[in-house]
Parts: sequence; structure tokens; C-alpha cells
Amino acid sequence: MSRRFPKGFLWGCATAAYQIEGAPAADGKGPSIWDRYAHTPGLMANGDHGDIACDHYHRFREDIALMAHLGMRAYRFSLSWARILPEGTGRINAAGVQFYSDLIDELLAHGIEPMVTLFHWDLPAALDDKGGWLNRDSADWFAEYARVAFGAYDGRVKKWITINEPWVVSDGGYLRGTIAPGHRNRFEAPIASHNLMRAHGAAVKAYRETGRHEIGLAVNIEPKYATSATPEDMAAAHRASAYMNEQYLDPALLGRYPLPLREIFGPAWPDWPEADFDLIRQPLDFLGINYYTRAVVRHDAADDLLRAMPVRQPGALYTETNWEVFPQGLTDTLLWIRQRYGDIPLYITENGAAFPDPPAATHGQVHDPQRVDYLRTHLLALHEAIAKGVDVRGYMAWSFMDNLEWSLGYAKRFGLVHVNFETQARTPKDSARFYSQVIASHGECLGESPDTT
Ligand code: GBH
Repeated sequence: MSRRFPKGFLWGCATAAYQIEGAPAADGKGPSIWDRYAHTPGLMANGDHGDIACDHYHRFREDIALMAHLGMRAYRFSLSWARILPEGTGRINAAGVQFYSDLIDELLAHGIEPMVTLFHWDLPAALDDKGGWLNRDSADWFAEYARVAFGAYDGRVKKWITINEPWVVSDGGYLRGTIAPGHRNRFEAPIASHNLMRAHGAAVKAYRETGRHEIGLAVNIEPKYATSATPEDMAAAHRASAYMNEQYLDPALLGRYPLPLREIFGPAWPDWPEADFDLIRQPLDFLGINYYTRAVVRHDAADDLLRAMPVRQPGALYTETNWEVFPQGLTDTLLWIRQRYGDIPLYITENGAAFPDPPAATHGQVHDPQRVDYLRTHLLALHEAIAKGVDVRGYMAWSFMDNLEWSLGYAKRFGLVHVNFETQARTPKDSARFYSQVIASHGECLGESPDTT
């Protein structure tokens, strides 16, 4: 069977500003909640922080040259809001605007299409001081920032993403405290989610005033399977999916929240003004799907939010972050999205895995057979969904290079390109070479039996 991908299919890779840039105070940048969080003792694995990271702020030209060398056709990256607006609103920092302008020009000069995420978690600290995503004004702050970015880059940038993974921001940032701003409050989580979605809507609305290209939202989707067919386990899977998946896609695409959220949050679930849903539900040009893993769950009253607990799968392969490798979940996710929300152009905006790679590159090589397998099997699963008629237009591997895996620090490596954090040397791993071949053959080489040399 031919594994050729559709004509014009966009092959690329992804990163996010705080994970790679470093230079937290360069050229007038304001502090973000991640600068604060990472410098709060005890919160980051190994005491790591993003002050240098991959030093991409100073090395973007060589990084882009390497992307081009590997054959990337697209690069998804995020803008640091506080580089552009150091206080989050108001004063524009021209040097920050210039940095991304130079980066975009460099990409275009190498024939690489930029895909720009406006918000990948690094909220300006000045806005957190005003309540961050708990403040209803956050939708206006975000629209103001979005307008500045559209004004500076639209035309050169043809694909925009408003927000990356609102679920992670709400669940990690406001409910469990595992990422910035580190709150643990069940009442805050749905409010943060709602304001993130209002901000998304407000930015899309602003884009329609002046924007000439495409804009969408990027969500993390994990299919939730019941461990048995009992009504209890089925209901648990249903709640888990409502919480992680439908909580964001339903308001964005259907203009309402899924019913189980009321039961999940109980007294912590607010009643929202109807008009909010008109703002949130803006017509989108595409949806970005970040896919990493699935969950199999069983009913368990001991879990006081979802009454659902993950069930470990014997015999399955798990990554270094303890996520099950389950390529079929990508096919299932894409078919589910079409079934629930209808036909909307999709991009895989992230997909990848952390594995314990060899600690250092030897003789310019880094062998990462598990990542090669992960890529191959997920691209085959993606191809299957496309063959079944799902409109997927591109794939961005997470990540271009090893980087700061948020609170888990530098030890968890997701890169196609190895980074030596002592010397900042970049070394393409076997997975980068494999992905180059996939791109060069439009997927055709996926049909061949794996190279076992
Ligand atoms: C993405 O989020 C981020 O966008 C990116 O910045 C990050 O570097 C990358 O992934 C790798 O982490 O099994 O219960 O622990 C990932 C979203 C949500 C995917 C939680 C895995 C596992 C749930 N993740 N999910 S659990």
C-alpha cells in the first residue's frame, strides 16, 4: 500500500518560546510567570530553569539552517508575549517585535513556512499580578497582544494559533500546581479554562478585522477508553474525555460545555453568561491537534475529581514520561473529531516522545531507535486516518530539538536534534535523519520495512 501523503501536505517540527529561547531579560523583555516559577526553589526538577535553555535567542539562524538542511517545510514556534509587550498590555517593545520579525524572515529565506502560536504558557508576570487567566479582562489583554502580532507579521505568517493546550494551563497551572502559576484550586480551574477560551475567541474575532490568512486553536487530545464495558467504567471514561477533550472543543466548535463538567466540578462549576459562548465559538480555519498518548480508565471513587483512574497496560511500551505508546489512538482521535465536530481542516501540531537517549553524541551520532519507531508508527496511524477521509493537512513533530520540558527540566528529551546543554552543540539524532527521508519521499518510505541496520 502506498504511504504517500496528500499533495501539499505540510511537514515540519515544533517548539515553544520558553522551552528554547533563553535570554529572559534581553532587549527589554518583561518577566513571564515561567521566569518566576522556574526561580522559585523546589518547583523545577534538578533546579533547572529557562535562563539559557537552547540559547535559541542568539542561535536562531544556525537552528533554522539546520531545519532547512533536514528538509523541514514548516516550523511551528511560539511568541513570548512579554518580549513584545513587557507589561502584557500597553507599551510595545520594538526590539522584541524585531526579534520575531528577523526569525520569520530567516525562515522564509530558507523556504520554511512559519506557523505561529501566540500563547504557549508564558504569561507576562505583570498580568498574573492582575489575576492572570482568572481575570475576565484577560480576553481583552490577549486580543490587544494578538492585534500587535497580526499587525507586525500577518502576510509573512499565514498560519496562526491562538492558544496552545488550554487544558494543560488550567489543569497544571490552576488545579494541580504542576506548572506556572502553580495554583491548586478546584474553583479556579474552570474559570481559567473559560477565560482562556474567551481569549481565544477574542483573538480570532480580532483576526477577522485585518487578518488575511488562517487561524486556529491547538488542543491536546487523548482518547479515553474504558477498561471494561461496565456502565461504571464507561461513565468514568466519558467523564475523563469530557474533562480533557470536550471541555475545550465543545465550546470552540459547538458553543456549549459538555454536560459531565457540571457533575465533575459540582459546586465549583460556575454559570456562564450565554453571550460568552458567542465570543468563544468563532469560525476557525483549522484545528491543531497535539497527540501523545491515550488513557485506559476504570471507575474509582478515590479520585475525587473524575472518579476515574488510569489503568496501566501490561505489555505496552511506555515513554520516559510514563505515557503509553499507542499509535492507534491518533487514528481514533482523528476519526472521533470528524464524527463529533464535522469536517474541519486539521494539523497535527505536536506529536513525539521522550526516551532515555544516549547521554552524549558520539562521532556525531545519536541513536534513538525508540523515537524512530514512535515516529514511524504514528505517521502510519495518521496516514490511516487520511486514507479514511479525515482532512489532515500537516504534521509538526515535537520537538525540533531537546529543550526545557517545563517542570521536568532538561532531563526529558523530546528532540529530533540532540542538544548538549554544556556546549550548545546540536546533533541530529537518527530520528531526524529518518524524518528527513519521510519528508523527501512524501511518506513513501514509511511503506518500506524498517531498516534494521
Ligand atoms: C505538550 O503538552 C506541550 O505543548 C509541550 O510544550 C511539551 O513539551 C510537550 O507536550 C511534551 O510534554 O498520562 O496522566 O500524565 C503535552 C500534553 C498532557 C500530554 C498530559 C500527555 C499525559 C497525561 N500532555 N498527557 S498523564
